[in-house]
Amino acid sequence: MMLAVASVGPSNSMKILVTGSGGQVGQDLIRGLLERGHEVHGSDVASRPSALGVDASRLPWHHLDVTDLTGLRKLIARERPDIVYHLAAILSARGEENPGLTYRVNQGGVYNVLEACREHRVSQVLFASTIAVFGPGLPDPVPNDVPLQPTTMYGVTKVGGELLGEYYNKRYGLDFRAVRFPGLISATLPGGGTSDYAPLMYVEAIRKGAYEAFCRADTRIPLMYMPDGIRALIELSEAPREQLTRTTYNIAAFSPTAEAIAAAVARAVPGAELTFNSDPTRQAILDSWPNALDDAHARADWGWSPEFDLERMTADLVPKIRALLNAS
Ligand code: AKB
Repeated sequence: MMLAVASVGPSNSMKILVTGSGGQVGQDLIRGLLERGHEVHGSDVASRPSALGVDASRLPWHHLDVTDLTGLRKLIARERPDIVYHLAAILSARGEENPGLTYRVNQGGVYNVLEACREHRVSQVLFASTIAVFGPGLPDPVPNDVPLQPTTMYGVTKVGGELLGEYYNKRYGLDFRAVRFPGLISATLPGGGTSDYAPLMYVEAIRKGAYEAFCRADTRIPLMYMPDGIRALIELSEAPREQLTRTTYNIAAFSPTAEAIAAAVARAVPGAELTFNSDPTRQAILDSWPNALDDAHARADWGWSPEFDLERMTADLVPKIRALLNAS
C-alpha cells in the first residue's frame, strides 16, 4: 500500500518527533526545528538534558527505547507526527565495545521506527547515516554509489538502515531520506564516536589548556560543523521529492588532517598544548574511513552547499564553547 505524502516546505509548520534527542545532533536539531516554527517532540532513553536550554512547555519529552516496538507504536499512534527524524544510535567506538547491543539498538531501532511510521502513515522519515558505511580501498573523494564494506558494527547497522529505508520507500512508498554525516564538531560534547578527537581538541584546549588526541597527526577524515549538518538534514527534508534521485546522500564540508585542526585550535586558544598518542583500535577505524567525500548528488538534487570551513568554524565555535563552560 502506498502512503499519502504531505508536502514539507519551508513555510509549513509540521509536527516532528526526534529520536535520540539527547545526543550531540539531537540537541542542535531540536533548536533548529523550533526556530523554523515546527512543533517538536523530543524522545530518548535518557531524560531531557539540563543544558538543552529549551523551555519544557515548548518541547514535550517522551521516554523512548527504540528497541521497544510496542512503545514506539504507542508513541507514534498517540502523537501522530508528520515527520520522524531517527537519530538514536550507538556510535562507532562505543559500538565496538558491545557489538550485540549496537546491533539491537541501531539495526532493531531503525526497523522499528520504519515499521511504526509505515503503520501510522508518517509522511517522512529522516535518517542520520554516516561515513562509517564506507570501508577501505575506495576512490578519494568517495562518490555516493560505491560498494559499502564497513569495518565496524556501527557501520554495518547504518548500511542496514540505508537499505531498509530504500526498501520501505520502494515497497510501501514511505518517504525515507538520509544523509551520510561526516564527523560532526559542535559545542555539545559527543559520546562514543571515533571522530570525537576533533571536537575534543576544541573543548579540552579551552577547558584544560591541553589535549592528547587518540589518533595520528596525519589522520584525515571528512568533518563538518554542526550548523551545516543540521541545515543539511532540514534542507533535505524540505526538498521536493521529485527532485531527489536517491534516498541517501553523501554530504561534505572539509577534510583537514588532525595536525591542521590542532594548529587552528592553537591559533584560537593561545598556549593550548595539543599532542597525539594513537590508540590502535580507534586508529584502525579512522584509517578505514574515507579521507574525503564527493557530494555532487546532494549539490545537484537539493542545492546542498556547506557554509563553514575549518577557519570559519573555529572562529564561530571557540566563543560558543567558552560561553558554555562559563555558564556551567
Ligand atoms: C563516529 O565517530 O562514530 C560518528 C560518525 C563519524 O558517524 N561521529
